Amino acid sequence: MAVYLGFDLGTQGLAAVAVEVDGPRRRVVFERALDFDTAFPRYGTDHGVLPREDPLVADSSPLLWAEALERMMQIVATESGLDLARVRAVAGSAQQHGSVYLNRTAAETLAGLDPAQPLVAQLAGVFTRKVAPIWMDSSTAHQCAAITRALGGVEAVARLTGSRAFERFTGPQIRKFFEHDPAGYRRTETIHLVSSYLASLLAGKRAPIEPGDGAGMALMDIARKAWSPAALEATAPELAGKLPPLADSWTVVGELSPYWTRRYGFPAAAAVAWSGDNPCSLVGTGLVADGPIAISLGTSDTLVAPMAEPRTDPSLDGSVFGAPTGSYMGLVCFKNGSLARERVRDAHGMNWDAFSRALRATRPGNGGALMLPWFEPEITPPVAYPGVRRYGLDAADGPANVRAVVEAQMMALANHAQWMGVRAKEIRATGGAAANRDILQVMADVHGVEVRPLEVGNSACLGAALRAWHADEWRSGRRLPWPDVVAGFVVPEEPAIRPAAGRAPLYAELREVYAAAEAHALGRGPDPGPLLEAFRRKYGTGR
Ligand code: ADP
Ligand code: XUL
Repeated sequence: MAVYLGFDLGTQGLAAVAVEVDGPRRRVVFERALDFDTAFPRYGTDHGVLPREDPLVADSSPLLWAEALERMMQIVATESGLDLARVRAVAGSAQQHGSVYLNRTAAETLAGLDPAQPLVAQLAGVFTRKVAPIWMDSSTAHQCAAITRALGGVEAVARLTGSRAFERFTGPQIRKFFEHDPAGYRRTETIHLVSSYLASLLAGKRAPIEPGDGAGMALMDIARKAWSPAALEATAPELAGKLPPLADSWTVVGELSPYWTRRYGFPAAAAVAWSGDNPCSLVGTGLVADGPIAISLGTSDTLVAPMAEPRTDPSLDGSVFGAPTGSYMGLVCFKNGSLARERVRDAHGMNWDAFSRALRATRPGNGGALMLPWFEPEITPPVAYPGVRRYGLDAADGPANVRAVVEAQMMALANHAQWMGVRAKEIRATGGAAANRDILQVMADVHGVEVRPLEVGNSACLGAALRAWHADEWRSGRRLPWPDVVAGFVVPEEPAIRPAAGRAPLYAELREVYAAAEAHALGRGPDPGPLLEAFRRKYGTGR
């Protein structure tokens, strides 16, 4: 009987899942989550983000992440009831794109951690930058432009790396660090992703970056899954020497370091490469073959689908990443996800129950009342400065605003994923807000397909635990097929959420109106007023 441990370091917290494999018997034996703001208040984070003056900047703390990892390891060791001796491998999932900057002393410190001392007390001196820019940062427009120019234009960057250079991607963030603090950049020996940083803490040595997460840096040649010399050159000097190597997703980095075995009694289990939360979610939602797609409603809202070849988005809104299966995945990502829903909820003094009641009390199509929910700068489509727009929507009308924000998000997900060309028969729903079946009903109605939440709601974390198992089998020479890895673990909840009859034509039309409103707001199209009028004449304006 073997136990595999998976972590998920998200924007707002750290989760852990342990799975047990005993021949054909598979079960989830442990699940726990820690919230950064409440469990580690001394860092002063708000939804996992450090205090900030510039709304375009978003940083978190690598020390906070280390402290959370240690707390969770302690919980697993002392409160989970697991027989630690049976833990065979550990892997992880992390918010993508964020970067951690280590100096020359880091390697020695990681290798020689003193089991008598807390982790953070020993890490204080290893950073050349106290903060880690995270995926919510959109302050690197200049750097993106410079990198894009140097690589021969937006299409060239997308062809080479799988995406245009997005503000949140690691390459532009590295270039910004180099420009603003060249001495700090020179002192930096290793630049990690959040994923490879945390894997390094567990293994006690520099962990590689795997191609799922590496694709979100604007530095990796997506077809070769190797660092692109041209992209490195366009980003910052001597970058090749500062990046960990790229390695397959199932790479065993080493064993859990003596710090963890001596301090907490873990065995010398395999420390497997960590990946990004979206790639891990692909495994944890069971998307290891064509068919369903997944939508994650976490801090970000994302839509992912497996892809056999790296086919880039002609509109350049979406991305192609590596998949932990060794293949590829398409992704669209929205910054105005859960926090936008929370903004509407809070503005009208609601809790999630009241939010759900508002969805049930309002009609599909919202009587033609529409919102562009850009509470924060948006990634998809690119919106540099926040600004919520309302069309025929009274800002004081709570229920109508609740429906407007959720419909907008679901229509944006559907519209901006069209480039992937997948006709999904089913959507697997995951992330914190997938607990809300009324939100999922709108998802089913807008997309016109069944939506299935999963028994293990944190699919990124489950995906990490399953990757640990897969890697452990692989190193023993057994090539476990991915459908076997997920079978019995990725279990859709019953009943599925079915699209209500007769809503397809309404949402087909409203999606066009929404696209026109977006185009208008971005200065690319005429006022959507006449289209909205036509919609209201056809479907009515009442609740
Ligand atoms: P991340 O992994 O990005 O840190 P999660 O996937 O854990 O985030 O999602 C956290 C979000 O889930 C919260 O910000 C909250 O808005 C949302 N959430 C939790 N419960 C509900 C609910 N019942 N209805 C809607 N949203 C919810
Ligand atoms: C994906 C993205 C986010 C983060 C945070 O490109 O930026 O989904 O991974 O979860």
